[in-house]
Amino acid sequence: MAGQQEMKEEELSFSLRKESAWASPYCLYQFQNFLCPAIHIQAVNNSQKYFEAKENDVVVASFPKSGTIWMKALAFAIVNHQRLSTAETHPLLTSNPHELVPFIEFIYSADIPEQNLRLSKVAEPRVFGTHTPLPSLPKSIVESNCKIIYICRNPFDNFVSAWNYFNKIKPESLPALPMDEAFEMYCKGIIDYGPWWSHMLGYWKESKARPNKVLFLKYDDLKVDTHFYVKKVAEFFGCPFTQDEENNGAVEKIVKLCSFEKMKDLKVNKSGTVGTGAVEKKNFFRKGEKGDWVNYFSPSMIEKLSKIIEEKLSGSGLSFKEYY
Ligand code: PPS
Repeated sequence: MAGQQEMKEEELSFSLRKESAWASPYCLYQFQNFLCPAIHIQAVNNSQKYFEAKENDVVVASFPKSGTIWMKALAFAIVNHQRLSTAETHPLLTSNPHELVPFIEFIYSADIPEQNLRLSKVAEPRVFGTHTPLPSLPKSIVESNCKIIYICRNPFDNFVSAWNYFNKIKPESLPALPMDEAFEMYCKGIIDYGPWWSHMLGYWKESKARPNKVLFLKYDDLKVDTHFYVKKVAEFFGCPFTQDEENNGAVEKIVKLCSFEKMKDLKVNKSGTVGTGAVEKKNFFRKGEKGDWVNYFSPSMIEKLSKIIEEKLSGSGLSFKEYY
């Protein structure tokens, strides 16, 4: 697979390009053509060596702050729609989506044999998340028949969401990252798992080349007609809703269960932490809107980011023209 190579432990001794992360004590390293947070390099590398995809796995891939948690919730509810009711007992009511749908690269930061054993026991179909760019995914994900769903957010809202998030989760000892500095970094692609344009393009091109393998969705489209996309995703996963299920409101129940308002309000998402960085769960739910960027962008920022988008995505067919 392009860009992916076997790394020996000692080769992870960071002789590569290094950048500061956003309002964070860790650095980003140019690892296999993307900027990997130092705390994830070993785990990404381990996942490439040890993760074995199953044919019926589902992988939710995303650039950070693109609606990952929403798509994880939807994917989990959709693949399990024949098995789990959306009534009081649904796991999404008592677990955060990042707990139910773990990130592949984070799993392998812990003991490898133990993780392999744990993964082999997870109920099927298994659902995972990943922020890893397509060329650096474990080979078995790309080569097997498992499904990848990519959730993409327009770069304007993606930037605003990331800037708010990183300043919320930063250690108190670090100063806040001013928006103009964050914007300069974003425009250069300097951000966890960046550059964002190559991340998006990798999955975009694969979705065009292998439409049965990768489904590419935009956050904003999902927001406008969630019902339509829930059905589309179910068809893509090979578990479409029957007419009876639809008539009984099964699709609408999933839309509501995973809505921003519902998820933000759940006790399980209001307190406690999740993930390797022990991030407070409430920080994954801010506004959940499309177009919030208009409250942050100056005319010169709009001009600069629009130009970068056009230049980077030129000729690919992927466009965000409707946003500016
Ligand atoms: S992360 O850290 O990468 O997993 O973050 P991610 O989940 O990708 O992005 C967080 C943004 O998604 C919004 N969000 C939602 N939008 C719509 N519906 C639901 N259910 C939902 N849940 C979370 C969240 O508020 C972040 O966007 P902003 O614009 O900052 O509000």
